[in-house]
Amino acid sequence: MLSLSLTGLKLKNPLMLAAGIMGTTGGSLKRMAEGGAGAVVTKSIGVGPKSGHSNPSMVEVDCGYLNAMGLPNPSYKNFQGEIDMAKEGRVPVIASIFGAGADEFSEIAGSLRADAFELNVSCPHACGYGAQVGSDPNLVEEITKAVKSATNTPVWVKLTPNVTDIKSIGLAAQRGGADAVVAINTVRAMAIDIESGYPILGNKFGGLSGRAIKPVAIKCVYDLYETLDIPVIGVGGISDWKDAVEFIMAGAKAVQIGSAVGNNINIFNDISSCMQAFLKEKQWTMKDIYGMAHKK
Ligand code: RRO
Repeated sequence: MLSLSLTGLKLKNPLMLAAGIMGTTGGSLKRMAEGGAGAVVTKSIGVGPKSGHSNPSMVEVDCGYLNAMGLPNPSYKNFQGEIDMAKEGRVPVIASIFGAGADEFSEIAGSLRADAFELNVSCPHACGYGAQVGSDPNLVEEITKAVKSATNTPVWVKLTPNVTDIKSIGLAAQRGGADAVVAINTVRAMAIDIESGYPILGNKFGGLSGRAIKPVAIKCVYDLYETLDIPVIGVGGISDWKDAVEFIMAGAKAVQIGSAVGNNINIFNDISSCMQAFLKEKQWTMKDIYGMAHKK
């Protein structure tokens, strides 16, 4: 009932583990697959090992989490074994990758084996990476084109909401040959400790995830669905099945769940059974609700 084909991949349901949570080891990715995820996305992986920003690198705020992890990762050269182990979960494994430019992105995509690549051009607090490249449509197009020629694997481009016009960046990814876009990465944000007067995060500012950003993400997905011909994958603040349905109605072909996994490790199974019950009660199919909010 919930199965779909997405950029050539077969998914048993449209609910994926988002990049950045439970995605650093093959064991945790496999655990998420066994908990009902239709696909899993790794933590973003770069060319060289990186220890990330100094602590505190993550803090809970009123309506979500603030993080500035700083792309900690072991390098793609030490990561194939984790992807291979994650594959034991028997769902597609998507490698999130980042680089400073087209050469680094294509080096990784040409070497790592995964079911798809998600290009991180959207981390809000990484100097020379992420949103610093992903805010420039020309760079996004160039990077996407380079990765497409380095691999036959589907290429998804994860977009930042921290731009004036996300549609122009989505169009750049599409021109570069992207098979899908993923919207959105975290929203640039900050918290200050009033006892000391200092910013809480080691990096001073970071990215907000969780419930607070859902309406921002819904609007981005809605706009991208109207603008692009390629599928949009929705992510940002999904906490329950109603949120997932809302994203699909906004125009997401599939969704990713990140922060909410921290509160409920079985969230994928929970959401898929509630979604099925909802569709049955309404006598709707997934096709009926896909982009429903756009129908006059
Ligand atoms: O590692 C991080 O600090 C991080 C990444 Br790569 C990202 O894409 N988004 C985010 O909020 N944090």
